[in-house]
Amino acid sequence: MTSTHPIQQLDTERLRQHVADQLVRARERTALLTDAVDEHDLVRQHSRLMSPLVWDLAHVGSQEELWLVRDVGGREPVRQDIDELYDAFRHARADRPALPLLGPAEARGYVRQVRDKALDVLAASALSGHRLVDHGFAFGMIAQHEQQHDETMLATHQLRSGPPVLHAPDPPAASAGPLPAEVLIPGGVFTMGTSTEPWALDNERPAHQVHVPAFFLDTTPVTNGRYLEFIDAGGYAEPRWWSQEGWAHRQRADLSAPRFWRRDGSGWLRTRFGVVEPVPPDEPVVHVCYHEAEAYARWAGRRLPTEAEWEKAARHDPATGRSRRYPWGDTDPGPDRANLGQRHLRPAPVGAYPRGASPLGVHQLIGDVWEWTSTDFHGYPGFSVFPYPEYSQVFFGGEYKVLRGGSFGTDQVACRGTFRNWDFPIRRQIFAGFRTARDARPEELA
Ligand code: AVJ
Ligand code: FE
Repeated sequence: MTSTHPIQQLDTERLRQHVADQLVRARERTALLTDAVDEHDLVRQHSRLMSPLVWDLAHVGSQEELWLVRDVGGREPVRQDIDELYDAFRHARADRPALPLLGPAEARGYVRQVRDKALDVLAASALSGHRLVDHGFAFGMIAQHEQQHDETMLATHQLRSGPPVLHAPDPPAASAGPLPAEVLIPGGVFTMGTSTEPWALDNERPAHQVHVPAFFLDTTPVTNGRYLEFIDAGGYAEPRWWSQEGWAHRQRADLSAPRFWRRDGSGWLRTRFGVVEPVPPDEPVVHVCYHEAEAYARWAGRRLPTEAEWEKAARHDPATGRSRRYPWGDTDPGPDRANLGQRHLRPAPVGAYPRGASPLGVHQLIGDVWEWTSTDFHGYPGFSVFPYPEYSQVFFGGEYKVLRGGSFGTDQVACRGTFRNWDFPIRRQIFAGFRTARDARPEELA
């Protein structure tokens, strides 16, 4: 039952190096996303759903100052006067452009100053002795936080208009050969969540046993090609496929296709980071909201998986009965396992990552697109806030749906089999798609 995380095998000096590497990697991505545009672009509002990029930049520094410089390090504040400006709970995203924010040069100087101090704190920390720093947790939390904002900034880039400023090679082609449409996940108990993953956030804890009855899960996320069949079948015009809330939203928001798609004669085009291109049929659909995912599933005679079903498919190893960190085992993702980390600025075609498949043959659970589940975001049994309620606890309740698995925009430091994301069921600017499931019938279990 015990599993040793790679981090737990490092001595303190190596752990310190690993932590520093994660912070540096996050900062390189932040720099890439913020240096790609000019100053006007950094301060302007590209969408009311998003902050100006320059807010994300200084907010990343502000969180690092609060947790690493002041809390862990016990050092003097760098800029206590700006705490309030970068407190996400004080100002809604739509209102942030009007705040007296640090300008681009000031924000860059600020995050550099904070980082220098945080690295001093890291050099002086024993990385053990109390829970906040054990195994480098607080530093890992801050690296994850920055990478999460880097994914948010990537979504802002997708909403911005104008010629492309971000460039990346295409993901690998499909190589898995023909795949079955669905995979049977046998019924039984599995361990959900974790009590041992050193950098797991509070909402992933604690590990607990969950009984999941036998079900079938799509081998891959639903593709654009499949989703087009739903559109062509009049799926957006048929209230019977939608929940009441979903249909009301479809009407109000006048939904007729995934966000960033437009009809072009008999085909479809999409805009992706400033590039207009034909919609590729074999890629997972992305930029659909929960209601669209749910309507598609009902039209297909299926349903969305629950969060527990998703995690069991991603982590349960039928050979040992153990829950693992990833579908392929406990080793960190590499470029041959999953489309993560903004290496490619699009989902990969289905079948592109045979080495990332689970033992039962479910593909692309990690990376490509976040997957909507039918589960509301709640704390697990035995949940306790750590280290602050505004990360997870204030979002628990019926308003948010859980998403799993990470996208091409998610860094691996913020992606694992236990990682939980959440958003409002109407949101489409995130890199979200889905796969479908169905109950197993008794005669299918013989
Ligand atoms: C986990 C992606 C929902 O962006 O709202 C960033 C992550 N929390 N800063 C979000 C987060 C605080 C969070 N999500
Ligand atoms: Fe944040």
